[in-house]
Amino acid sequence: MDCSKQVVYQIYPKSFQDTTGNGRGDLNDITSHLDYLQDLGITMIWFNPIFPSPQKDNGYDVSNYTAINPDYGTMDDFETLVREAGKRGIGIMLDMVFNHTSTEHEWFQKALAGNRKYKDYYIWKKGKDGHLPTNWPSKFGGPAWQYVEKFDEYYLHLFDPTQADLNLANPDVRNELVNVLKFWIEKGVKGFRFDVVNLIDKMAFEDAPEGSEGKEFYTDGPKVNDYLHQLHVEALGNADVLTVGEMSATSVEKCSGYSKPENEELSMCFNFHHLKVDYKDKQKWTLMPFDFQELKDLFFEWDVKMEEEGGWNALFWNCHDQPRALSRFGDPVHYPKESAKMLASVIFTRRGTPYFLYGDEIGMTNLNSRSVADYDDVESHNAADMLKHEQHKSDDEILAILQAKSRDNSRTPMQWTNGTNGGFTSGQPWLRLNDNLETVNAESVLQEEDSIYDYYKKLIALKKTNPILQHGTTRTLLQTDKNLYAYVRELDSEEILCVHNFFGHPAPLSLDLHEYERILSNYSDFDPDALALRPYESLILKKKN
Ligand code: TEU
Repeated sequence: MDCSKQVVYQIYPKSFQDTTGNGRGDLNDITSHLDYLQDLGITMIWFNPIFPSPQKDNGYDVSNYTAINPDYGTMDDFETLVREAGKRGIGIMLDMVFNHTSTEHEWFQKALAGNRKYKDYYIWKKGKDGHLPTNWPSKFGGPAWQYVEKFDEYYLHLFDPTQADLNLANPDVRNELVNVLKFWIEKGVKGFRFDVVNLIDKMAFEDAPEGSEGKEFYTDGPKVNDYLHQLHVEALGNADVLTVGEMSATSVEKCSGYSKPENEELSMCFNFHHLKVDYKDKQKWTLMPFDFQELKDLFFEWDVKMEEEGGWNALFWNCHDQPRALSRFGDPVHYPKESAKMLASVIFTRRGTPYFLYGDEIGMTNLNSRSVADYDDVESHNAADMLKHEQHKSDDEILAILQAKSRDNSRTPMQWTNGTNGGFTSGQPWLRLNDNLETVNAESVLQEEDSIYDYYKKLIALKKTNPILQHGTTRTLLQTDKNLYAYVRELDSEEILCVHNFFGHPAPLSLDLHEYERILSNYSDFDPDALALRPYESLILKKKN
């Protein structure tokens, strides 16, 4: 599949639309909104996991890879969704959580019952001199090992204790996963997102040295490439599917390797480096304004190196694990439209495939929670405990940090109307909705003249049709400018110049714009004589012939 023409829209199924009244979204209700998505112009919908799951981590704890969670609907509903989306030129991308299963998965249950075949599907170790097998922390807090008395052994869980890591070194496990992919390809699925897929090779079980969390023992191991290649050869390569790997703490070199077509591994990779530029001392649960220079340096590095190496980037600000970008990098109070459009322009004009999250197209923002009890996410609750008991933060400080950093910020129900619960459900929504739904809702936004929604539509159409934005090389400009992020995309001596002001004040401009004409921008007028860009102004300009 040609990645350069794809635009992916992410739906958190639990939060899109509920008409059964149980407060959680349903597949049939997604089907009922396909015309909205077709109008927007997207080519693919990525669903967070829709498989049976005890929902300890909202579906990333899968208990059956080849069925539909009855809370969301039936297999028939899913097939209808695939068919109806296909009629509208939209493919369905599923989320494959192959690093771990829920401990309620049949495989783990058989392992616990003592079945040796299935025990070897997971990673078990003896304790070391009365200690845990290694000192690795889990990514959700606490140790990464869980003791099982019956075996006097521990199993590895890099995430929650209910998410046991699979042993991909076992060829039987890999065969199971190949079959899972084939099952969904048969059903007409057109894409796969692979959750934390660069963690599937556990290279060594050694204690992490001081200052490390042990990631070097299980991240980006050489067998990740082999396993991905196997999935490609045995399942993916024969189908016209788009694949994206979610890469934890990775490098540009590794990601170009994973995504180079000749390596036959993945179509593209997500990396998260640009979403750590507001981490104080590299710690997530802190508050700090984002470091603009670092953000630009990362974009420049990834865009240029991936191009040099022939790799391909998945471009995104938002996903279900990140706070809403508009609250984080924009200004939803003073410049909601300008900053939302500027941020969107960035992901649509760089080299790679743009992904955005349901609600971005109407300017949804972080949840304005009242207390820790408003959060559902396991990671947020663990973080709140850690901030209270280890860092002795006050309740107000903890709430402020969660308001900025919680993953639930991006998981709040879609705001369709200004009615009860934003038109999401008539029941009790599983997660609090944002108070701003009075004005920030699809029904109202679609009536606005210069809406964020319309701007997304224009960007999507542009990305799908403009060869320079699809294939052009990237030349970086104004590398150390304090306010502006700028680059030129070039193809066959044609040029598109992109300049974005990341701040709410005018930004002096030293570039001569007279040779350019406007393709798209987020203010109604374009003045090539302007000496500054206006707050959050974003220009996409074409060099005149
Ligand atoms: O995320 C992987 C991951 O590394 C993040 O969860 C990260 O640890 C977290 O956001 C830090 O704040 C994937 C999924 O996207 C996420 O939703 C799952 O919880 C996780 O894997 C486990 O499957």
